[in-house]
Amino acid sequence: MPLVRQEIFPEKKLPDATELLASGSTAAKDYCVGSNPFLSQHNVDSEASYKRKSAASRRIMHHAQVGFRSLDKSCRAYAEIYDSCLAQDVIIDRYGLCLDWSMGYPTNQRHDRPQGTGLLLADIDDFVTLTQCAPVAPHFGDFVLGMPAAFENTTAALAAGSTAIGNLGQYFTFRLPHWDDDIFTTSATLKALGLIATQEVEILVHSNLDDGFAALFCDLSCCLGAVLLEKYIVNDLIGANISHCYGHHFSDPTRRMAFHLALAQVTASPGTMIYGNTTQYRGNEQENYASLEAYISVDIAGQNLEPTGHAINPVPVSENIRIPDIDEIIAAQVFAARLVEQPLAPNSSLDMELAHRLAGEMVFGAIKFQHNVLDGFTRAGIDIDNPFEMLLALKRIGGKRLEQLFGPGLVDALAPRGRTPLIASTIIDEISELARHHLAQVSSDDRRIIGKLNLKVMTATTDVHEHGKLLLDRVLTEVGITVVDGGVSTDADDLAFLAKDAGVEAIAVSTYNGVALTFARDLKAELKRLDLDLPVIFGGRLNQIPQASNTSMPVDVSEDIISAGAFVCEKPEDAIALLAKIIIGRDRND
Ligand code: B12
Repeated sequence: MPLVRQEIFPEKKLPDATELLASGSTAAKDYCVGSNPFLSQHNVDSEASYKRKSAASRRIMHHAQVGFRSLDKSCRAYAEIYDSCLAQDVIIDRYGLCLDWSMGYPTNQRHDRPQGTGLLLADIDDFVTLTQCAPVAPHFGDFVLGMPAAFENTTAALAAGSTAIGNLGQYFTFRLPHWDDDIFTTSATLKALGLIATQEVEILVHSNLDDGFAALFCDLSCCLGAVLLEKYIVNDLIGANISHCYGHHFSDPTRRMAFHLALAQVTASPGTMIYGNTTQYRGNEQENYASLEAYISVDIAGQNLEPTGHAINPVPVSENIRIPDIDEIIAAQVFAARLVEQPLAPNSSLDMELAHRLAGEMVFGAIKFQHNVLDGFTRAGIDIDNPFEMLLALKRIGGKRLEQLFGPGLVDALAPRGRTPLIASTIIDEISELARHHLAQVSSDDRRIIGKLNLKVMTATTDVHEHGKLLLDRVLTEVGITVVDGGVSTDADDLAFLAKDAGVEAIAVSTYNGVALTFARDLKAELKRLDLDLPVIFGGRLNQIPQASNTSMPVDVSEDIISAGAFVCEKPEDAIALLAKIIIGRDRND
């Protein structure tokens, strides 16, 4: 169906974009970039100028992701990682400071909101205290822009001397629990962008594409097209300066390199960082070192060939288990630095000739995607000169539909988004491969039993992580279960209501953000309130930081989830075996 304005914006009137930008701009007299050891020791006014100098001298920069629950531990990490790496001749250039998702709510509403595994900062002083701990550029990349607290968090980040602030990618896809006011979020983001655009020094507006639509696009041209659209909104309409990050989902070396080359062609400002190919971290620590080497050697080669100012990001090998600890962060950085010093053997799966060709095709496809989107919006009556309308329309339409409607590939009813991708992204193939593997593990007995039961199961996620659910949906469907969609980033009360409404026989929840136990308890309580006695199965990362923890590290909560009356399964095949057992047992008792 073509787009219709009324469907995207049912509101009679939207807030005035010019007024929002102007109010941010006016605030610039009160909020500007503060000092910190990074800016003063390197004698630069912004990280962007530091990046340009480093890229010109062909020095590869290092990014480390930091953000423990407590300020004390994060301050210790800020100093210790820098000092310990320096002692081993490794310079850490920037820290990605990972705020907790509860920091995304306005300050006066943070109390009692569900907390994840990230950093909690009470006020501007806390932001400033953190960035004084070492001469490393502070990048407030998560839960600032794109959140209801965008404006207040931006003022604090600026005061702490941060000149790279994000994360516009999160605006498009992240939903905070129980927060549905996207008009408020868009207004706060525009006001923050107005403040940023008026700063006297250059601020990079960071956007992690993988936090945005790139995690779900099937065509890499659309990922690059998202770069063009964001650049159009931030640079052309608002007058600020966008800087992109990519990497989590770029597993194929040649396509990873092709994206780097294509991005370099369509952007001028320095990139923030290239994210680790974290979706390949599936094994133990030793196995994950192989994944680290595989992607970081492509990123090093890419920076040697085409220095874009992106820092490399050696992700610690405990990444797939929980947030990594300080010593694990240091180990990964030293490993990568030694690789930078090696004369790199050519990576056998990296085809440079093909990478250059794909980069050209990707740029072509991205321009077509951007053109299609702008043209389609105009036809629908969306004002493409208005940054408020552009942002909100993209967010409300969502990545999957944008790709369906405007992707540059040829229409093909059998392809995942109804189009043949110009350059296929790897994540959808990876999920299909995982599904094949897990299906092969389902016992023939379970298959036979489930096949006869005609079961209806609702699947949902508690947060943005959707791949576990996509995998589960695929495997459950293949064994004959009817899967009903309970949504992504769903609230417990909504999920219980949806389950009742759909008349399902069980609920399967995929959860990753360190909120597993709270969600399990809330969901069981909501089901009880609706007088519904359904089996609920949890899988994903079943951990949480205990209330009284002084380590800031999450612990496994599987046993507590079971005590709360839910089930825990590690793999889809375990859930199938469990469902067969529960339903057969129930039918016998009936
Ligand atoms: C991909 C990814 C993302 C993508 C998600 C894209 C998307 N749309 O899905 C992006 C980049 C957006 C992202 C964002 C974030 N992420 Co993330 N992400 C990951 C990553 C790399 C992979 C997770 C994944 O999807 N795996 C694919 C699935 C198929 O494989 P699997 O996880 O092994 O699942 C198996 C089982 O668990 C099972 N399973 C899964 N669900 C279920 C459900 C049931 C019922 C059953 C039976 C089985 C089952 O199926 C699989 C096969 O057995 C992990 C690290 C890692 N390597 O695991 C971090 C990770 C999960 N993320 C993490 C965090 C902290 C975040 C952020 C908060 C970061 C930030 N500051 O922005 C945000 C989330 C914000 C939000 N609002 O929710 C943490 C969680 C920490 C913790 N709990 O201790 C992790 C562990 C990384 C880390 N070490 O810090 N992330």
